[in-house]
Amino acid sequence: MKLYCTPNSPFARKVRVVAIELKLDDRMQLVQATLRDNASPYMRVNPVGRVPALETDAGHVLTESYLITEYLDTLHEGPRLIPERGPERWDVLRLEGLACGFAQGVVTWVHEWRRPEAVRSDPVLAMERDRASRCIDAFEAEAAVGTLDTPARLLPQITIGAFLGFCDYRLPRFPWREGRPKLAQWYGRFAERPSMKATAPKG
Ligand SMILES: N[C@@H](CCC(=O)N[C@@H](CS)C(=O)NCC(=O)O)C(=O)O
Repeated sequence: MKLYCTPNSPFARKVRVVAIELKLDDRMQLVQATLRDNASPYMRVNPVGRVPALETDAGHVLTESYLITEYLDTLHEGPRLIPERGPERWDVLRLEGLACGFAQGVVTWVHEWRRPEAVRSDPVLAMERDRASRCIDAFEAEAAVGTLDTPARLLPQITIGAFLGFCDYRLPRFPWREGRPKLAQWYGRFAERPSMKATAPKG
């Protein structure tokens, strides 16, 4: 399999953490993609032009980090990250949906922040900050009742962990730990997992 990614993409990091946790990383070659260039050969691999994308051994190209995760979850014999049915499935997907919405929001926030000051929108920045804060409050409530400590919810934990790491990396002045002691403690432990350490953003 080939995983097209960029070095510090948090969506690609999520997939890389999943692959390590499922012991599939040895079967996955990382290929660096050039984004935002219409002439990039990657645009023929994934016309959407975003990473990650996974080329399977059968030659199919899967896009969207959640769908790639779903595919990887079919390739191993251990407990499923996404249960096939029953209340467990909807419990995982409930939290994963929230985590994915948080993820998309903080990436939008960073994109807006990086635009030239003359065109940057303060209302958009404020809206994304509020969105992220509401989600992080919800994660604090989950951490307080132990939801983030159960192995059955590893997938949303990975998504939350990858994107809290992204906040630290790209939004270092966003004090998300303030007033959220349980989440801060949980993240401190989660970030020590070998899969998280091996994929931490650099530079
Ligand atoms: N919904 C997508 C989002 C992927 C995404 O936004 N990736 C960013 C990098 S973190 C990207 O490729 N941005 C380039 C662009 O938007 O042109 C997923 O879950 O995979």
